[in-house]
Amino acid sequence: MSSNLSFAELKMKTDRIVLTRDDITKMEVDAIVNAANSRLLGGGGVDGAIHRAAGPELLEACKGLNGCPTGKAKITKAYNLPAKFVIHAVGPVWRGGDNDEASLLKSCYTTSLNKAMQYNCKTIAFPNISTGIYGFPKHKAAEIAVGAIHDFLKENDFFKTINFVCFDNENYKLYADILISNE
Ligand code: AR6
Repeated sequence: MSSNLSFAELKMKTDRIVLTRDDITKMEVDAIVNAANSRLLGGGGVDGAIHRAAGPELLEACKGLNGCPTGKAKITKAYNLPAKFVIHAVGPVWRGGDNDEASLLKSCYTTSLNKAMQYNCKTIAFPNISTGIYGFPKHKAAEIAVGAIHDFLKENDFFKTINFVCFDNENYKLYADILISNE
C-alpha cells in the first residue's frame, strides 16, 4: 500500500477489520471489491480507477459476465493490480431510502464475502460502495457496511483481514467513529 496522504499511516485494527485511508487499486490483498454498475463495463469513480490500473484485460473479462443485478457481485481476475481478484459488486442508487436501498447495500457486502470465500480469498478490501456517484448518505452507508461485516464475522472464521478502504476524509472519519463505538 502506498499513499502520501496524511492519514495513510493511521490504521485502526478492530479484530479482523482494518480501516485504511488509501487508493484501493494499491491494496495487496487477495480480492478488492469494485463499486460497479449493473452493466459491469466500467465507469467513473473507483470503477474507473480499478479498470485503468488493471488494464484492458479486465474489461474483456467483464464483457463475458453478462452484467450483474443490484445487490449482487461477480468475480474476475485482477490482471495488472496487486490484488489477485476483483469482485464487482453493484450497489443501489440512492432514491430516498424507500426502495430497498439499505438491504441491497448490505447484500453487496455479504455477497462479496461469500464470493471471496468461494475463491479462497482470505484478505479482502472494500470501498465505500454507493457513497459517490450513487448518492447513498455516507453515515447510513458506513453503518450498514460495518454492520454487515460484523454480522458475517460473528458466524464465520474464514477471513484473515477485511479492509475498509476510504478515499475521502469524511468516510474515513465516519468509519473510525462507528468502529470505535462498536468496540
Ligand atoms: N480507491 C478507493 N475508493 C475510491 C477510489 C479509489 N481509487 N476512487 C473513488 N473512491 P463511486 P458508487 C471512493 O462513485 O457511488 C461508477 O461510474 C469514493 O470516494 O466510485 O457506488 C460505476 O460504474 C466513494 O466514497 O461508486 C457506477 O456507475 C466510493 O469510492 C457508479 O459509479 C464510491 O464512489 C457507482 O457509484
